[in-house]
Amino acid sequence: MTADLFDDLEAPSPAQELLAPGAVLLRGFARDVDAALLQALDDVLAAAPLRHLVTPGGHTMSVGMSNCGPLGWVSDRRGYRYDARDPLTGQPWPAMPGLLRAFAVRAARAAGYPDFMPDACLINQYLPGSKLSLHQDRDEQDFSAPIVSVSLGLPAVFLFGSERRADRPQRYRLQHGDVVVWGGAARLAFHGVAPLADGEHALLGRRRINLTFRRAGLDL
Ligand code: MD3
Ligand code: FE
Repeated sequence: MTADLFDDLEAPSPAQELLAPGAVLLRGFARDVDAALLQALDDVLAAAPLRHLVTPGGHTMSVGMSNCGPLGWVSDRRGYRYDARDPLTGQPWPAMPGLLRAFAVRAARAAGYPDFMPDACLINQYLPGSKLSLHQDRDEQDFSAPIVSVSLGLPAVFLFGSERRADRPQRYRLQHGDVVVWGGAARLAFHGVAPLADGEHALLGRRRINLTFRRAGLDL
């Protein structure tokens, strides 16, 4: 008798857009908390500054990166991996601010993932010209968990392909406050970000910040 009620509660709201099976766009979901998210981020970046990681192939990434939470994504000549410590300081990554964690959990729930428990938040900073080549996110232990991504600042053209690198990716413009939850069939899709176009954002100036909340390990 309550089935219909629950069906309504679980039904996609008009604010949800299915980009592809498993990829849910929550347009503007972060807009009303943007300043709070950025303030929490300031504390994290004071303890673990953005840096340009080197790929196993020896290229320096154009995106500046840092992390918070129990695990952080790192790259060096030895490979890509998650590590509990910041290689720059030898210290554990800064804790994931409760506000960030709660926001990611709320976004995952809105997209149909009620059990999301992030243990890593990767912080990417793009300046004009920064890009991220087509890749898969496969350094996590549990592909059944989605990845929640939050776009802040300048808009970016996001490339979204399939599980086959050769497939021509679709392009989406992600704007300030957009949140995408990548799970299910989309979880292992190739994706990337086209070189950031110059511009000026009221809150962030000439840059774009992307946060990705992940379940990287099996147990905390
Ligand atoms: C689709 N970051 O950090 S977020 C990354 O805008 C990354 O900084 C991009 O790709 C950025 O690894 C894109 C969107 C995203 C994140 C993870 C995905 C899309 C994804 C995993 C699977 C499929
Ligand atoms: Fe990625």
